[in-house]
Amino acid sequence: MIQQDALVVATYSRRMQLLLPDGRRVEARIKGKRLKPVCGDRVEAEPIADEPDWLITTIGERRNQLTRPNLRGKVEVLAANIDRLLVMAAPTPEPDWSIVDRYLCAAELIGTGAVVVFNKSDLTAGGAVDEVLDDYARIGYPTVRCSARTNRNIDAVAGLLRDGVSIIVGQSGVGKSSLINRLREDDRQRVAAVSDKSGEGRHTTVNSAMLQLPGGGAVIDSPGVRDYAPALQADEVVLGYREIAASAQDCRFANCRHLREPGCAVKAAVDNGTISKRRYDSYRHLLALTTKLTSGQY
Ligand SMILES: Nc1nc2c(ncn2[C@@H]2O[C@H](COP(=O)(O)OP(=O)(O)OP(=O)(O)O)[C@@H](O)[C@H]2O)c(=O)[nH]1
Ligand SMILES: [Mg+2]
Ligand SMILES: [Zn+2]
Repeated sequence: MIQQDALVVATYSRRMQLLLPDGRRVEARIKGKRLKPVCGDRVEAEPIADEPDWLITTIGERRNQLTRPNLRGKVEVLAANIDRLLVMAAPTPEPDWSIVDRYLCAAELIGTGAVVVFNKSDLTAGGAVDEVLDDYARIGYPTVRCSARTNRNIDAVAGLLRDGVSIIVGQSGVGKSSLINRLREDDRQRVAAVSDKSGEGRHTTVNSAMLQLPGGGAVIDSPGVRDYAPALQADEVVLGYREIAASAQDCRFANCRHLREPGCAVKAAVDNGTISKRRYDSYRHLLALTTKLTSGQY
């Protein structure tokens, strides 16, 4: 039996599409119930006699993995071995910036790069968008406004994704699949209209798929979310907010949580405007949520 190192490029529940070293794409099943490969996994696979399917026998060690708690509260792995998160927001559905913050937090904790893309720039956005995007740019996240509809700044987005594997994440209906279509100039990812009255898109991208971009790099589409929280411990939250983590070096107490402690450099930075008040509130909120969720464990 010939074992091959293959890359998982699409998942449909327990079936996968693999990219073989010779460039062939094959369908595969998974050996046993324990293995749970995801998009971006390096796997060992072998052909099955007299069948078109291949069989995945081993998953290679993961460099990183992006997770989220699923509807049943279990941690679900969205993708593995990624180099960058592209976090997307748009004028519709109404941006929930705390979701953007939490994805950025996840990127910091798994050690990948992150960029913020504000799509649907052809539509008028509500008041605070400029300020919020400026805040992200100021703390070092590349930030682009684009439109998958008019093609505005699609080249700039392609430039940010040129190397490595990126995953596009964000609220349902912001235009993740539309952007990928634009980047690839085709219609392979099904796109559905924002249909319900709340303006939230329906969940149309059920499984994840990795697609090669013409200008270089690969991108993984992911199903949109209504909410997102990274799976983490309370003491990790601060590491997810890079400007807060940097400022925390100067707090009087090493275990400062930047809430009410004296000599807190973070609060001083918020007061003098160096750290965005919105980001600080987002940090406090995620800290409170995480503390509540994990307190049962101790
Ligand atoms: N006006 C405008 N509409 C856009 C733009 N990009 C996408 N849309 C529309 O927004 C809706 C949702 O787009 P999708 O690409 O399906 O959004 P998604 O983020 O992939 O959604 P999920 O797969 O549910 O997470 C569709 O009706 C698109 O036509 C844009 O740049 N401008
Ligand atoms: Mg989609
Ligand atoms: Zn502090």
